[in-house]
Amino acid sequence: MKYVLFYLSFLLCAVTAKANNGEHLWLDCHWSANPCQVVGPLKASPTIGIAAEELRQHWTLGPQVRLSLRSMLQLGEGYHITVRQIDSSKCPQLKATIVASSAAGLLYGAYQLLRLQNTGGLDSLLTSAPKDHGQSLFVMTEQPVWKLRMLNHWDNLDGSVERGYAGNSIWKWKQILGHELTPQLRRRLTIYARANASIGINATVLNNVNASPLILTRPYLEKVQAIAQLLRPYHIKVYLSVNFGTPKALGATSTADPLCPDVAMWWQRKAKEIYALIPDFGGFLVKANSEGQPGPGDYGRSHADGANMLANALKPFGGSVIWRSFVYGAHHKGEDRVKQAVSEFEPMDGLMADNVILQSKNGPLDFQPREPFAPIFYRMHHTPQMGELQITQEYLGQSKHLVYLAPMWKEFLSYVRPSMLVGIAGVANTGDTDNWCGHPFSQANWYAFGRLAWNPQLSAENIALEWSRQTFKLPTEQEQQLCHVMLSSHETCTDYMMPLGLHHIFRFDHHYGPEPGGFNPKYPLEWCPTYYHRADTLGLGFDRTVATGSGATAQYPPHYAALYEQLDSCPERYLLWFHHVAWTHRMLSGRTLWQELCHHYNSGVAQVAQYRSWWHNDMHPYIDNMRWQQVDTLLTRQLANAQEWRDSCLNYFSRFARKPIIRPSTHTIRQ
Ligand code: GCW
Repeated sequence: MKYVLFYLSFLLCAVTAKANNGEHLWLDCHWSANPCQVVGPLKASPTIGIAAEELRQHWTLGPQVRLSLRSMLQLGEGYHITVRQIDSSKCPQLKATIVASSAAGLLYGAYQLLRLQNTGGLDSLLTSAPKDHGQSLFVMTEQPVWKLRMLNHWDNLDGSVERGYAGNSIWKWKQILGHELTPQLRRRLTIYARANASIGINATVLNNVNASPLILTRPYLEKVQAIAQLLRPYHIKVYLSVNFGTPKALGATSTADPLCPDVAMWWQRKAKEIYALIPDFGGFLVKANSEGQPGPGDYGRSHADGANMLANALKPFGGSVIWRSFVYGAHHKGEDRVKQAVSEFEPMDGLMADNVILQSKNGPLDFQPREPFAPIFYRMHHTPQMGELQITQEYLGQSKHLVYLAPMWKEFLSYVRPSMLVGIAGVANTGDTDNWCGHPFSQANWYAFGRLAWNPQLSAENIALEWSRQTFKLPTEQEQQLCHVMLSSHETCTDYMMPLGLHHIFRFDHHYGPEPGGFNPKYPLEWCPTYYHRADTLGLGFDRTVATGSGATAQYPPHYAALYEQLDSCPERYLLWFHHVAWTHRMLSGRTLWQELCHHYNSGVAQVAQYRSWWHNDMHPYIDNMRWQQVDTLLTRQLANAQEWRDSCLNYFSRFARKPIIRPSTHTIRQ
């Protein structure tokens, strides 16, 4: 009975595969005509049951897979895979063994084995000359680098999703509250769970960091319990975002002051209630004193006071508090916004309880198309930290533009070493739309996030290849072209939106289109594009040097501080982030800044035009009609948007540069 719904989802998957609306993501159905035999401790846990079922239905390269549980091996969530060639007389077949020391390890090993099969990773074994019977041919051992690999859903209880571009919340909060999930919801969430497990994601925060106090009321907690039960066999732990003012907002206390005993007691009782419903509950994610959210600062208390009070409530049950460093404008008004996280949190290093983790966005501002890494990762030596990446493309064309984010995340990971973090979170791009993510290529970002969270050493190239093989199954030439488009798409987007370190010149609020001249005295300065680009007749860019600017460069470790401080050594991709640069400044290319700016904008547009014509003219025969049509329409829109970005930014900046706009030539495509 336990697996009836699981089978049901496979069945539905089989029926709907032909239409290919993308619902099954990269786990498109590979059905084995003769289910293979899976041997091992299959009944030991539901998680192993799922691993076995996946293999039984989808492993097609041999008659048997063996699962083996050996706790002595201390593999954690990892696994050891061995694949041997058998039956050398006829066509070669493979026999696989997965050894792990936990049920989760077997589950992840099963998905890895299937990934190897589905991406051709075992093909050489099938085509190579038969070796001696039983000879071990393929061996791999893997363990995840981080123990927390988490999605953050910014889902609201009214069903909307903050910065969500793929429909409404997948959790259907408004649908019956309580223990039961509808069959349709179970079916969808099973696909979600399976997708996450297949890429190693082991935690999920169900609701928006701008959290409603209602999430901690009984009816919602019962629904959270039902979701947690569904996700548990897939080794996914549930967390909740909490509103720091909850006890006061719900009328249980007269204050939310973290040092008030009644408040602390309320949280302790709430933690007890939650753990009675969800014994493996992960903990709380908190956005406090940020963008209007309540926090300990409302009572003159520090972030450490607030975090520690919550940590104390969760501690007896093994839960953690994940506290966000995304705060600005509260205590350091007037200070360059990108400096404020360090100013606020560095003095608290070492003051937080050991079950508090500080979570910071990859860059010091806010998920811009390109940012230098956030220096806070180097400034907290006694506080566990997590990185926060944004999978939903709030500032990268949302679900309308084809932008593969792995190269951007790899750039971040080239500065921040994995050992500096205990985990990584990704702001999810999922919604209740059929294909989960809106743009068919946005699925690749969910996939890439999970793969990098498992192993940050993987290359953006390999991940693109894995994803495209599992998603489209193309001939080699088309596959290479598709991967080329994916891999160049982030640089392309940066080119047509904000090259050379420009940032935050988006239209107010929706963050989709350009508004370089945006300024409104009613808004905080830090929300206005003109605050960030500082264009004048002399030049362009935000001077963040110690010598003449805001001094943000000084927050970096000495090597980077020196690099970024000097105009000549600052990498050009971050130039206007750190420097106010003369329009006549000579760039590495020999062009002036103004010419270079025009070049990048033109190049970005030219690239999208190429993507579009390639897809339109060459790809139809290789892609199912539905997805081809979708992408074709979206690329047409992306091209129009890219042109709008270029025209509006260059028109605006030319007024300051007092130079004519250089129009596109045939040479503008980036090499
Ligand atoms: O980027 C900004 C977004 C807000 C978001 C905030 C945050 C959830 O525009 O919508 O709020 O960041 O990360 O808290």
